[in-house]
Amino acid sequence: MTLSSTAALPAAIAAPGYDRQRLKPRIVHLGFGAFFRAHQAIYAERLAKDHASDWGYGVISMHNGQQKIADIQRQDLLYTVAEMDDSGWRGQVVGIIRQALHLQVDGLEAVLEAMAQPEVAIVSLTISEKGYCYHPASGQLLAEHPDIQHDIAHPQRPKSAPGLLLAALRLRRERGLPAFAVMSCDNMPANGQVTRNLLCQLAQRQDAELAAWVQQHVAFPSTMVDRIVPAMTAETLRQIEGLLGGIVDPVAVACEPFSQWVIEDNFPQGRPAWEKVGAELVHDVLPYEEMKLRMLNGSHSFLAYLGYLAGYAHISDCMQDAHFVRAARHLMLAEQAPTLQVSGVDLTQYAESLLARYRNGALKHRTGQIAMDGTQKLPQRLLDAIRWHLAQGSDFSCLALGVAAWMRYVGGQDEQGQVIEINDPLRERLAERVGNSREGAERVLALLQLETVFGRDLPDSLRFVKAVTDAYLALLAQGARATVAALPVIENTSEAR
Ligand code: CS2
Repeated sequence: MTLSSTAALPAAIAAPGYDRQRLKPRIVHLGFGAFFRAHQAIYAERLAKDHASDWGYGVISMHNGQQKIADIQRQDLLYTVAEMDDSGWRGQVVGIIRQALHLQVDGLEAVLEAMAQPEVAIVSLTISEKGYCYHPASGQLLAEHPDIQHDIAHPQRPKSAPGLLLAALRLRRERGLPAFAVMSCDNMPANGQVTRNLLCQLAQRQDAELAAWVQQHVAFPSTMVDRIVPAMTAETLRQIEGLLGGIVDPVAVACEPFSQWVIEDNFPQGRPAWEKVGAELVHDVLPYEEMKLRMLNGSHSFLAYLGYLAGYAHISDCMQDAHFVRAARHLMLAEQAPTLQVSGVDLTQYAESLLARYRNGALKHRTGQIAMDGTQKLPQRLLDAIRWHLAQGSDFSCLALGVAAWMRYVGGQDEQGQVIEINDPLRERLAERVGNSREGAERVLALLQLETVFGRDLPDSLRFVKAVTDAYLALLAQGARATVAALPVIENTSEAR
């Protein structure tokens, strides 16, 4: 049985229950991944259900995900979201998608046409950090990226996401249509600002007039997005099949109950009334983004690298080790919280709520998944806070251990001598640096020379180099579990702040 109709759904599964024909694809979303399906789509679904909203989605995948687009097309653009925690599962079928396209299958014309429809007011993105083709340390366009090189030479046949956005904006301009707002929903600080800079830099190299038009007419609201949505496994798919009474849904996603969305209110062509369904519309998102990126994503990466090395397959497994829990709490409260500017949030409570979310044993969030793409994640998750501590002269031992654990991880061998499959857009450069350096302090120095990750300032800081080297040597000598256990952490969190 497939999901093409909601008639056969068990009563416990919530179905759209509203007139889907009423929806217009007023938002086009690039990147039809699990995170979008469990996060932004759910806000639109609630609006359609409870507030008669007509904001539907057109979704586009550019590179991967052909199968997912084919699957959802086959099931009348419906899919399932299952919220899971230790108390059980709650499932719903989502009807908010009105169109689904794949660049490689449906072709560029169809994709551009979808983005150039007059009713499209917003194009949102979950393309992951690497999809922006930028230097993570500086936020500048990665001009040497092959797709960017291609898009500079062939603006009409884009391969990169920034190139596709520009081609669609060019078409709207030619047709005399207003620009859509471009809304990044990826985990980068000032994600709107970063996206604006990248588009303007690329447009400058293609067509200066278009660059000026983008500067003047395109809004780039920033957002902070939060929901833990692990990659699907065969086991979770089977569990959802059980929940659906035997209906197989290959597009289904499983996620935690928690969800948060903070959005900069900057949409010249209008926007859904997201505030009616729990999103926070604010003037300045950056303090929230930094809070989430450093406390949640920073501790996630810390747990992912150290946990993987220690033999913990999932984040919830790390939470079974009291030393890992203490270290994560210390990282959040003693080393990340002091660097933040957010006001009106109790950070001690925030840290405890994150640890509680990490304990969710129903979510099988793999440390190996979070460990992916470290070169794109380290700057905003660990290194920005380290710069703050270097300027203050304060301690950052946990942050330094996180960086050292990433180095140990990209070394490509775990503590049992097993090969680690490195998944990172800079994989070859990492392998070259690892291969050409001797294990130990020399390896640390070789990896610190990656300017696109560490900039020029960090490798020049003796304090930073020493802290990371000491942590790396401790990992080599004692292993991850003992190194985490030996961290001088503050037990009482109220002392930490
Ligand atoms: C995780 C994030 O994979 C990762 O890097 O840290 O996907 C994290 O689960 C989300 O940002 C939570 O909102």
